[in-house]
Amino acid sequence: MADYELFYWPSIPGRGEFVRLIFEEADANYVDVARLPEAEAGGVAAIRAILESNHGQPPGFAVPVVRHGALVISQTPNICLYTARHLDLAPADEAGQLHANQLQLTIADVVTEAHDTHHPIAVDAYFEDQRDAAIRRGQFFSSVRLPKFLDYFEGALTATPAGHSLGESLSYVDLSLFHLMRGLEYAFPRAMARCRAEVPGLVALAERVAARPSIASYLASARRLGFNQHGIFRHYPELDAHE
Ligand SMILES: N[C@@H](CCC(=O)N[C@@H](CS)C(=O)NCC(=O)O)C(=O)O
Repeated sequence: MADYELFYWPSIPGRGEFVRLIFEEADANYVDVARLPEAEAGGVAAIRAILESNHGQPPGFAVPVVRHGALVISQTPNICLYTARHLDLAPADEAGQLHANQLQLTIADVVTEAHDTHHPIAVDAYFEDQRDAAIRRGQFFSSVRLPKFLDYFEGALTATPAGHSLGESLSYVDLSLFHLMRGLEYAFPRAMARCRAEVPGLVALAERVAARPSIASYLASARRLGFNQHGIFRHYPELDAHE
C-alpha cells in the first residue's frame, strides 16, 4: 500500500509533474494511480472516481488530486506545499512556507497562461477552431509575458552559491522551476532561446535539478512522461516568438 496516491492524467506530465517531482526527489512511497491498469483500479476511471467520490471533504474540481491517509486534497500549489512539508522539501518556518507558496502560485499563473495560448477561447474546443486567437495570444505570451515571468523568477533566486529559490537548501519550488523551464523550452523554443542569456540563474538551477541523483534516475525511467501535444505545454511553432 502506497503512502501517497496521485491522481492525474496518465499520458501527460502536465500539472501532475510538479507533484511527481516532489515524490521522486524525496523517494516517497507513491503510486500514480491512473497509470495503473483499470483492472487494478487505475486508468481514467480512477480519476472520475476520486473526483466524484463522497469522502466527506471538499470535492476536487480537477486533477491533480492527492490522497494521503484520510486526507484528500487538490489544487497543485496546495498539494505541493502539503507534500513538500511532509517530505522535507519546504521551508520549516511559516514565513518561508508563505514565500514558497507565493512563488508556486506564480508558477501556477504562468502555467495557466502557457496553456491558454493554445486554448485562448475555450478549454473544451479544438485548437484548430481557435487558431487565429491562439496565434495572437501565443505571440503576446512568448514575446512579452514569458520573459516577464522568467525575469521575476530569476530575481527571486537567492544570492547563495547554490542559487535556490528559497534559502540555503533545495525546496519543491526549485523542482517546479525545473519543470516550468523544461515545459516552456518544449513549447516555446525560440522565445526560450532568446531569453536564456537573461536568466542564467534559472538555466543553471534547472540543470542542477536535472543532475540530482534521484531526479536523474527518474528522468531516465519509464515513469517520466515526455511532453506531447495533449498536455499544457504544446509546441505549435506559430505560437512561438518570431526569430
Ligand atoms: N488550478 C488547478 C487547475 C487544475 C486543472 O485545470 N487541471 C486540468 C489538468 S492539468 C484538468 O484536468 N482540467 C479539467 C477541467 O478543468 O475540467 C490546479 O492547479 O490544480
